[in-house]
Amino acid sequence: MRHVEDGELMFGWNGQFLRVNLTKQKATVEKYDAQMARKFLGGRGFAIKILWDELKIGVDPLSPENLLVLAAGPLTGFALPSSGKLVVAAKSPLTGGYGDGNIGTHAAVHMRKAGYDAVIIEGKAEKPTVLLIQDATTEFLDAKELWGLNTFETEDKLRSLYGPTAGILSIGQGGENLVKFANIISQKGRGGGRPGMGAVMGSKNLKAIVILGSGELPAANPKELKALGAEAYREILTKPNYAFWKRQGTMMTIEWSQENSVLPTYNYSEGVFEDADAIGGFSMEKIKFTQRGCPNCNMICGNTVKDSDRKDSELDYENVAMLGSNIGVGDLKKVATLNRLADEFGLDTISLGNVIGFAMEASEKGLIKEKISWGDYKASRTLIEDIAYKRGLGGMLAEGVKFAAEKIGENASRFAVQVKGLEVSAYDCHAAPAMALSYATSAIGAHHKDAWVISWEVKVGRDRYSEEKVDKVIELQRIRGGFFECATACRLPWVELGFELEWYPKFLHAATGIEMSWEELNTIADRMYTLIRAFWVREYGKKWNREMDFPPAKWFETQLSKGNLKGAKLDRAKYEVMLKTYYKKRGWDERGIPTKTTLEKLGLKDEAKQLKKRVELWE
Ligand code: PTT
Ligand code: SF4
Repeated sequence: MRHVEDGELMFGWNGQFLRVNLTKQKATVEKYDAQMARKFLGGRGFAIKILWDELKIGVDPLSPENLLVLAAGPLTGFALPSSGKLVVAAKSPLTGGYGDGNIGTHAAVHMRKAGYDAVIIEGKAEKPTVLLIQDATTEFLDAKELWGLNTFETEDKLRSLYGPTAGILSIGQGGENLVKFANIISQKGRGGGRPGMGAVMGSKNLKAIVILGSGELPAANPKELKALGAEAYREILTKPNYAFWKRQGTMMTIEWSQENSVLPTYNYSEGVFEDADAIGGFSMEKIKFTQRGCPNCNMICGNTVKDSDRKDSELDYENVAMLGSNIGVGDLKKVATLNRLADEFGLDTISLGNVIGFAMEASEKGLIKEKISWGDYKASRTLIEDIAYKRGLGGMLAEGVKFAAEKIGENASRFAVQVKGLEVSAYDCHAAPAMALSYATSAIGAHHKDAWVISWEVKVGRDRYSEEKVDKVIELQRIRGGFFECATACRLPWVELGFELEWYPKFLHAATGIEMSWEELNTIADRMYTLIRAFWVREYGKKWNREMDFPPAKWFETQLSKGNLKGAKLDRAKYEVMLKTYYKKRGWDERGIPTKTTLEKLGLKDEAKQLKKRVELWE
């Protein structure tokens, strides 16, 4: 229970942030008011509000002036299903816009129990540092001996000092060397912050963050919360898909994607892969030896196998599709090794598989001098190391696929599969216009987190470019990119097992004492989403244009040559119509810029003024 500025008692939220200045080696506790909690809920909502308010326009993402924000929501850390997740956010060095990721980690629970809903990290440490937060105490420890180690080695050393359940977030050589898609790793198999959050950590000389919290979380109705939590965990166990989920987790999606011609193959040239079975969920089951997961979860899904080096590797759909079919590697143990290397170096597997696939296509077309052919496991392995250490071709790819394509020139941008600079994740969209719209309008660039509309789209029909599809994209952006990212609860109980959304307002009531309807939660989501859009526009200035809301050229210009959707490609004119409808429904103008009326309606009056000033400058 915490007092807030206006004297109201706040439950569910701690009502305070920890601000850490690495330059000054100083930490201060800041109270925030109930309005902030009610307007932005937590997680991604807090992150964008903080970044909007505090970042100077045009700040270099790898400079001390950028902020790294760790933010949780009012459900995080309570004994509620899958409530052990954390948003990590910053201005992205890969895209130049808003960037974030969601990571399952003990650090989420510890941060909340230490009394903070967010940690805001600013400045740059003079030398490699570990930030240690133990309840009310913050220390800056020398990380000289950890610098240069991979994330597994780093975590082992820190665990030996702080125990098996300490919250630990670390970067590998990728983050240290400022690879633009370096991410943050926890628990040797959880990775978050695709658009370079690991590089932002590295730029601050921050090797790791250790959090130990031991306080009680302030629930409004502790008895109700305990009973609800117990009932909800029981409910999850009764779901028909539970047993199969425990066997395969997200790996079941390989078969599904293959069946529906959306499995990214040969740098998104095809939607089917000849060796899909060999890298699919059933093959994984044969070599899986244990399962790992995030805190507070009773449907853990981190399928762990021994890779081709006999090392542990935790497999998920995106990792396997991107480092398997997308680069033509059809041996699951080898894919597992590439995945393990990505985790060790702290490189986002999606962008990694994307840039390797791009290099293979560039090599095939004779646009680069290096020879790297489809399915070449050895060369891919070497290339991953070269990316982490920025050597040769790896150095160029470490800047992301958009940069690499521009550097190569010729027509390389036509097969660089990205949106706003973020590499597309693992769904091919030659025949999926709604999913293409989802990628194109996602909050961080091409990521499936905001609206995984593809599973619905394959049921309703692939070839339509209808208003209904636009509505569905927005509906999912509200629930997934909005609610789940602000509450920072895992969305998979709902997505995969059908755990009903009605549970969440009940959880919120027990935790915060406030009745929040889905209508209110959707408004919070719209507010947050629109502010993220305003942030992109503010950063890009006159370089902002609606082409940034278009899916990759490849899906318009080349056809699938295999599978039951052979011949399919996207239609540009029809996509244009969908995008226009999308803007209209969002209350954004024909350039995709939120209007003053929309911002004001969402309670963002000051933000509307600032954005207007910025837009007037280039009009
Ligand atoms: C997410 C993206 C995904 S989405 C995957 S696998 W997936 C990749 N995982 C990586 C990894 O692992 N190592 C690595 N070096 N890079 C990786 N990059 C990729 O990152 C993950 C699960 C999964 S598994 C998914 S779908 C769901 N994502 C959620 C989300 O985004 N929000 C939310 N509220 N709940 C979610 N639940 C599920 O969490 P990013 P995790 Mg992730 C090893 O990071 O940047 O958000 O991109 O966090 O703890 O590993 O759990 O088939
Ligand atoms: Fe983590 Fe999987 Fe559980 Fe979600 S379902 S909280 S990703 S272990």
